[in-house]
Amino acid sequence: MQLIGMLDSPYVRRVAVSMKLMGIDFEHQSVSVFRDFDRFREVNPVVKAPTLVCDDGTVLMDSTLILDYLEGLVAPERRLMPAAGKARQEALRLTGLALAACDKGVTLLYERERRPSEKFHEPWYERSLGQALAAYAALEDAAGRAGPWLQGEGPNAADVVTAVAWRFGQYYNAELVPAWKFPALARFSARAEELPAFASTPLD
Ligand SMILES: N[C@@H](CCC(=O)N[C@@H](CS)C(=O)NCC(=O)O)C(=O)O
Repeated sequence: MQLIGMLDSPYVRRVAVSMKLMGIDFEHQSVSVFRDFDRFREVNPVVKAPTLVCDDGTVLMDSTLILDYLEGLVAPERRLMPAAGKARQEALRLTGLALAACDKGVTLLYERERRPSEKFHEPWYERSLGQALAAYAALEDAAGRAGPWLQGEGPNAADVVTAVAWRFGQYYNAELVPAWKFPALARFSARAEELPAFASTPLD
């Protein structure tokens, strides 16, 4: 399998770290949706990262859908997403918060770096920042109760996406999302980044 996309995308990094934790072999190709648009388009005409080229050549996109497919390939004990019940509900809640933090962080970044400065729209930027901060605040609350991981003794799907969301936010939007306001999340993230699956998948 081939995973296409840059690791500074939280969605690509989420999939890469998850695949390592699940023990799924893959080849990673660092292709940029911006700098390598034409090359990316040859694999996926929609040019979305992450893109997964499956062993049979099928092309999947969207981190959540890719992970849904991958979870079905491994034995139940290797899966990262709780199968059912309260644990699954909580994993989905946390995942939604972390993905919202990522989505809003990407919006902030694109507003700053992709939009011509004369078209910058301050109210939209502030709205997006408020939404990102609300998502991180809810994750801070969850991280404050972690023991040591968000849902127990081993890292799961919610841990991966939360840690990836925090690292991405600190890399691109640290001044807007100050670490001192989210101490539990910062501690949680540092612990996650020490895991081999994270450390061998650096954002930068
Ligand atoms: N919901 C998607 C978001 C993916 C996404 O927006 N990826 C960005 C890179 S961080 C991208 O492909 N940007 C290029 C574009 O949308 O044109 C996921 O979870 O994979």
